[in-house]
Amino acid sequence: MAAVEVPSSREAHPEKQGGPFSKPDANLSLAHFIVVFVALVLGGIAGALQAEVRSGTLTLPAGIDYYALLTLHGVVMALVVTTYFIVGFLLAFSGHLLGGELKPTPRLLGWIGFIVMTLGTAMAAIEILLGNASVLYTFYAPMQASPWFYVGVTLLIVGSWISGAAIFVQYHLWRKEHPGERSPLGAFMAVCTFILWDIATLGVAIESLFQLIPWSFGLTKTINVELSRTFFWYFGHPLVYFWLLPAYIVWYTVIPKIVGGKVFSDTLARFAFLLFILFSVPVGFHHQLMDPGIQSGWKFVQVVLTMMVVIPSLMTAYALFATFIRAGRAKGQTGFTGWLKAMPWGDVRFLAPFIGMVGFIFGGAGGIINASNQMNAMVHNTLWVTGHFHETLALTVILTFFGASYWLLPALSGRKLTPQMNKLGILQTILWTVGMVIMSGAMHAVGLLGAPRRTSYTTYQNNPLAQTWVGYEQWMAIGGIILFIGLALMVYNAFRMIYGAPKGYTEVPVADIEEEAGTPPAIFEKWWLWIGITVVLVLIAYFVPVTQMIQNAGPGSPGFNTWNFGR
Ligand code: HAS
Repeated sequence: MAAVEVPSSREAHPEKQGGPFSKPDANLSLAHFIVVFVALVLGGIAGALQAEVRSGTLTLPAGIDYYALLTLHGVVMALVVTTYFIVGFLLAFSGHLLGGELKPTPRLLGWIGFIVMTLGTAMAAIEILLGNASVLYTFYAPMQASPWFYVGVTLLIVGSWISGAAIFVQYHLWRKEHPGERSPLGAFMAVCTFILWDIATLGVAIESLFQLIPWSFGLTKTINVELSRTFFWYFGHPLVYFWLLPAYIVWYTVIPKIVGGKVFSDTLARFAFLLFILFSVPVGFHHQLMDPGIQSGWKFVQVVLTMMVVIPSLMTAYALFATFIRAGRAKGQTGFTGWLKAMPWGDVRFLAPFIGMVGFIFGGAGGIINASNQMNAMVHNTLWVTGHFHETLALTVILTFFGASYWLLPALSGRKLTPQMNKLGILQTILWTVGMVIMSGAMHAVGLLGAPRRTSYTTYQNNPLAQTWVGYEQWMAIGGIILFIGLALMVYNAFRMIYGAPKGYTEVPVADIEEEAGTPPAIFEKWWLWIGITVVLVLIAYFVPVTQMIQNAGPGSPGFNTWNFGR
């Protein structure tokens, strides 16, 4: 088996002081990561508490509401931790790949984005903690939160647009200085990620600005619920690819280097990312298959497009297998599984993302089940769906982000990952995996028995069916405790890597491309073409049904504060 590859020393890079990033770039990204790890503590405490409450093993003290905790957990984990990690990572990575560091304008935009995002996050968090916004992370109308919650979420998104603009400007300036050259793969992927994000967030921006904010301020009395859900899911599904693509960036560009291999095919990788831009947006109806008011023909169109968005993930699986097998062969391993012996299992930078990949085989299969109309009828609004997203987001994406932190944070802070910290990282990865497999497995199983999601503990007046759920819910609670320990260890490791680890040079592990891989066609970087095709697909999938929702709108709904009923 290959030994742990300890990142290269400062002596090997005498030209660099501290780390591979310039001090201003490192400070910008580290500001994002400090928010990530502080938010993880908050979201983790809320998550652990709700797992215990849901299983009936804990009753919250008076004044702490289960649904406020659930909202805090969802908003922090799904919207705050992810967005800050992605922005912090991709700003540093793009600067590094495109010229070595961020130019002044992108760096300034990065700071403005950070400030706007943080203002929005603070506003939303305060409203949730005050009990004024227990509307969960999907903030479905007609549940109505304080207007400042919606303003806060909107600012978080606007801030991320500004940070995305920083990456576009850096890329644009690099292209001007390198006419006719293909951009580095990782930078190309970062640009794709933010194009996807900008197109997707238009949906939630429209929902917030034209529906939720005026309605919650009392400027409009009612809201068109179906329309608001449609705008939300126009954004809500590509949101999951905004989380996934940075994990894929790590899988495609970093993991080959760590396993001693190369990127299998630059062209395939770029094409997969372009397919995500095309197909990840016009699919939101697969979250609304059980919603009334949308003709089944339109649902069918979007389910077909959903199956199309599976293709780039299958391409990714193929490319990763090829990378691993070729890296194994280069180290003398043969046969179908020989490569497994050549992988650096003792290196947390590999182990954590690799477990994320294996988890995604199951999580992805679950997604295909969800997207199948008849099976969706069985799993929709059950804990199965909660199991699905813990497997895809928390096991696949977040574990990959954790694995990337073990090289990224020391590289940013000008420190080194010591062998002891690597071992702690392995332990943390195992705890996270075991906790997530137990919790998410129990959620999948109890969901198939009909247990609903988004509810606190109840026996439904000792209904015999609800009794069959209790054992699974207790496993969920056990998984939740293990996860919390894994999370606490990750936060400890993160702050050690930022402030406590020995000083030294840590490289950014970016793989070379296989020599025989062809050059990607120039058309891949004609962005307006891909954006144009995406707009056409979006119009095909959404124009008629959205027009019908507006033309045939009912009287609309006033706002409801469901979580304060009876108080
Ligand atoms: Fe999903 C609901 C369909 C992917 C997250 N999803 C959700 C929700 C979230 C979420 C958060 O169609 C809940 C939203 C809510 O609150 O209501 N999902 C899909 C489909 C995919 C998919 C078709 N989801 C994701 C990803 C997520 C995510 C990724 C987060 C990161 N999802 C749905 C549907 C619903 C849904 C319905 C609505 C359910 C309902 O009724 O409410 C696809 O993108 C999945 C394709 C993936 C694959 C796997 C490829 C495997 C790879 C790994 C290779 C491994 C290697 C290692 C090389 C086909 C790339 C091998 C080594 C060995 C040793 C074996």
